[in-house]
Amino acid sequence: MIHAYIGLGSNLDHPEQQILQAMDELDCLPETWLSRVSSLYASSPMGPQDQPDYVNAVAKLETRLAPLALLDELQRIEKDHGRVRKQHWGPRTLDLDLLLYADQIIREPRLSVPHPGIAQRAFVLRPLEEIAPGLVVPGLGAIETLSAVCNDQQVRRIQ
Ligand code: ROI
Repeated sequence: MIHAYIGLGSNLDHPEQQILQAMDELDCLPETWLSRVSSLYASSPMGPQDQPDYVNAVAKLETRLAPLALLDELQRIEKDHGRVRKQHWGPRTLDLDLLLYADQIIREPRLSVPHPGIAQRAFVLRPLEEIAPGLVVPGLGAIETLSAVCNDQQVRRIQ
């Protein structure tokens, strides 16, 4: 079994429900078990400000799916949630990011792991730190150090 961390985000159409439902769907993926979930966190949008605040969370999976097979499943779930890719960095019903896959560094056209931008995003680091204290992000360092660097970003635990 490989452990993988998934970042969940939503700012449209009942974001909290989108996230909670997506967690159930992750648990139903083939050869995959949901082993931990973070609290839900609210934050103002990074990027264009003319969109609603986001709800974010992180889930830990145990899986036998290969990275690209897992990515296919994540994109299918996003699509099932009515995700339409219009504006770059625009609002979305559901965003599922493959943040970490074991301790692997992957740089492929379709997939970069650790997720690019992970080190700049408190809305990813805070929930990740909650469920994986002591984690070392491959190539980037300890989660606590990365999270402390972003502590000017407001992220509010909501549930
Ligand atoms: N901003 C926040 N706060 N949370 C997100 O999940 C998020 N996702 C995005 C962009 C548009 C970069 N901004 C975000 O994709």
